[in-house]
Amino acid sequence: MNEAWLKALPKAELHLHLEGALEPELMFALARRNGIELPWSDVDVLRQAYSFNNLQQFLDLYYQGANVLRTEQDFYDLTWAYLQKCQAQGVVHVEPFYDPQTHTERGIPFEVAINGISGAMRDGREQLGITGGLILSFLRHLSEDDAFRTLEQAMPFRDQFFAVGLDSAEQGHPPSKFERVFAKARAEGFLAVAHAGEEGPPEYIWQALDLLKVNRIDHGVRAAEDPKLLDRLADEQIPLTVCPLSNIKLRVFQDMTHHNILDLLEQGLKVTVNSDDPSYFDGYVLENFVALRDGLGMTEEQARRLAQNSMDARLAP
Ligand code: ES4
Ligand code: ZN
Repeated sequence: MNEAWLKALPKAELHLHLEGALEPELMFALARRNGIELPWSDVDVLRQAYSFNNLQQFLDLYYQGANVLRTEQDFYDLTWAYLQKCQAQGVVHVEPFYDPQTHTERGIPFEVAINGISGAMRDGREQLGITGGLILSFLRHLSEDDAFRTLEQAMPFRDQFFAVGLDSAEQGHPPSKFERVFAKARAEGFLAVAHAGEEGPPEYIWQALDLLKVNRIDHGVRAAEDPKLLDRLADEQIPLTVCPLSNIKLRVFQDMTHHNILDLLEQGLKVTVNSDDPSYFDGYVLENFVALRDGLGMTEEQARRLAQNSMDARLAP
């Protein structure tokens, strides 16, 4: 199976942080445009800094990079560049996360980011034929009160989001911390997803299902440690948005030969392939499929099933 064959499979990307699609070249261009001094001398030096021992080390760099995003045009350019990449890779549907707090915390008004992102999503639909919708995601290292305020700020833009999500530092910030704000969001008609079982224990996946009542689990690879949980995920066909290259870069698995995505697939779980933060983790959806072929011996039949799972697991209207 060559890259052209993998590209031709219609695929949906269901786990993508928009700020994680900020390529070094665009980061430098936006820094220049906005008169911001970056701590790296050029894109090569920045790329060399993309070496992480865990999620927190990555997040520190990722929030620093997001600081170049200031204007509506910046958010448009970021989102548009990502959608063009999708088109080049046969990704026909996208459900990106957008974390307002990354920007409101540093004084960028809510509407600046959302207007730029929504404009690009609209153009992506009209000009590239890429469908999808946005997930309003809360930063779990911040308080639940902060998440409530973010949900409140989002209400004038209610129709721009089909779901709420939960991301950032997992350890020590269990889903239970956000039970009330997720209940409020669901009462407002939002669907729900949450990162769980990336670095955190299987217990966090149970909590995401039972307390947050999510429709999908982001990552979820540590479910493999809990046979009862595997049964539940398989029985209910709850999708897992797995991010293979991300898991290697953040050392969730030692290398691709140790990744469990194909084991989960063969155990009947609804797993999908996603890029998470493609500019930081060595590639977009297609590079993730190629890495599974080369590192895990993924067959054509498995690739077809993974791509079909991603289409089946879409939630955006
Ligand atoms: C993230 Cl890999 C990952 N995990 C949790 N939160 C995130 N935000 C951006 N990338
Ligand atoms: Zn993620």
